[in-house]
Amino acid sequence: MNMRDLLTGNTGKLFTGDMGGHFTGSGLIQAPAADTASTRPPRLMPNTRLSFPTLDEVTRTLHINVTMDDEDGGVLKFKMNDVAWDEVSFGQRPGAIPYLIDAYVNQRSPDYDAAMANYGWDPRSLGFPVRVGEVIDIVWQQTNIDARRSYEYHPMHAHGERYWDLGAGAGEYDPVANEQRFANYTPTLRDTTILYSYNGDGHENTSAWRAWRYRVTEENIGAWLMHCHLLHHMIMGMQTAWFFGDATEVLRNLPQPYIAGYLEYGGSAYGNSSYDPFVLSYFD
Ligand SMILES: [Cu+2]
Repeated sequence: MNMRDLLTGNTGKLFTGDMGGHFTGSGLIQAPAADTASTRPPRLMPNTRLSFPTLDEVTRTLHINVTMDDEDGGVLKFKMNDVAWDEVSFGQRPGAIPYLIDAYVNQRSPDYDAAMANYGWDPRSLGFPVRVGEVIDIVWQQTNIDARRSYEYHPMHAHGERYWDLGAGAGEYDPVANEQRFANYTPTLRDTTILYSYNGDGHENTSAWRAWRYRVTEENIGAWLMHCHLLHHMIMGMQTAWFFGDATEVLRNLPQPYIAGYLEYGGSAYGNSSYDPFVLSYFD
């Protein structure tokens, strides 16, 4: 096994064969029965975002193709709809600035119209914007037909908000057929589910999908990463940066002066050798 194989997880049966060959189910877990809700502590926020939207409420379906490619210089990168996102290459772009700092300092967030014309992401910021009010299905998909052999298993992880896991399968995602599984069944909220590969078991030449559903409201706006949780895939670019809502809505949720100290290093949120960090205590 060479270094490239180690970095890409190309370890043969150990990774792709085992997962594909033995996995036959949908990977779905059912939400707990409604009567367990009464034992939970009261919520601090309204939970309109946490009622499962059915397919007829979905306003946008975004397919994200996972591929592998050589960047200039022969560096192997994972790409999601043709964009590789990692901290180093993101930070080296001219004018690059973290998403929330950009929102507070420049009142700017990923451009929605530009993203709609570019496979879901904004070319300036590399961010995937979603508007408040959208119900979005995100379909991660990969194929083993790709000569670059991106076909592996990926534990896909989301920050900020859990999603309804719509399941996984070989071939193409069929929203209507898949939705029939939810007639008497509510998917549970997850933050990590696996995009499988399906080598073997009669799936020698196929594609694979994993689908998630989000309802974006005032309650989950922000900048969130969604990425493969294998570290070697992350540093190869298998990450996506999302912006739920826009800069105006982010500032309205967390206005000044509460965030002032976060906008520069050495500010009051961090403290320094001459003063303690500024702390707001809610539970004293
Ligand atoms: Cu991965």
